[in-house]
Amino acid sequence: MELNKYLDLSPEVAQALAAGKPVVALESTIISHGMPYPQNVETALQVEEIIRENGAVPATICIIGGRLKAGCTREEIEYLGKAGPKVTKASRRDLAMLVSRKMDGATTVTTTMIIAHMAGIKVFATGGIGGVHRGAETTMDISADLEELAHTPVMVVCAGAKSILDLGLTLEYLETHGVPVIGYGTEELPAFYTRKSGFGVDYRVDSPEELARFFNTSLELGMGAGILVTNPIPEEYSMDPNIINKAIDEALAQAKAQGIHGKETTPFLLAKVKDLTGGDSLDSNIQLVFNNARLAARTAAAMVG
Ligand code: PSU
Ligand code: MN
Repeated sequence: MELNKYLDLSPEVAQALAAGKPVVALESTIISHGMPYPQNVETALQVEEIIRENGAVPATICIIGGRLKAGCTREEIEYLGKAGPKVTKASRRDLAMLVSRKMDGATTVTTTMIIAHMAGIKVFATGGIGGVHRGAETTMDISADLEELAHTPVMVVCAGAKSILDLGLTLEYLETHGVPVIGYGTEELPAFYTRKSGFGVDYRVDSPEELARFFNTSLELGMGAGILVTNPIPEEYSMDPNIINKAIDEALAQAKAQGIHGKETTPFLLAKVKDLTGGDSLDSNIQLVFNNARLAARTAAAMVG
């Protein structure tokens, strides 16, 4: 296959793809903007291990010196983790500029999907996705992640969406744009830190094999869209909804008071929620990413098996 001239595959990822072995993409904004150092680097490296233990090859995706990387080195992960928000949070609108200026970028769900698709990677594991923000009816703050799911055929495994977002509007948007929302072992959309949100998913699926069959069918039909798999946080790590919702309300109030907007909003809210819960939410966040990595690796394996 002819690769895009701006794309570099790591040797391990190149070999796996050439041999038809399962590969799972991972994003890098979660490293630079989603978690503090050093937990971000430790988590990213552990997630790669979990993917391997579950039968797939990890491909952490980022942009270094204008090169799109599918498969980051340990040094690149450490660099992104230490640099944190100093690295550009790269969404679709930023991609060509970062490449043409030979800059670095941490890839969001959107750009990770774009680069994964360029590389031929079909499954992507992360923590949470962006969505329709609360108050979007006036701010129009809707994450590019939703649009990407509508147009790029990559399966995204997440733990649902945080209630920093308007979950009802996020589901409406996905429905309009033809993105199926799957609950893994559940009929209810998980809300990231908690297993329940009060909103239903489109379909419940109970095994990696069934997920693999479903997404392979979507690809064979030429649907051209992604699918969103929502995997509830394991019970033992889920948070008390009262505690987490109070922290989210407080974070939203602070964001409003400080006039935070645009691409800063999501990282600001994530960091505030973490501070307000004394780090409990960070532990939950890490565990749900591990849980999603396991499911994504098993599903990627089932897709090629
Ligand atoms: N939600 C999380 N953790 C994250 C993100 C979202 O729980 O790290 C990151 C992801 O990279 C996602 C991005 O793609 O934030 C969405 O940003 P925005 O809302 O600006 O589109
Ligand atoms: Mn936004």
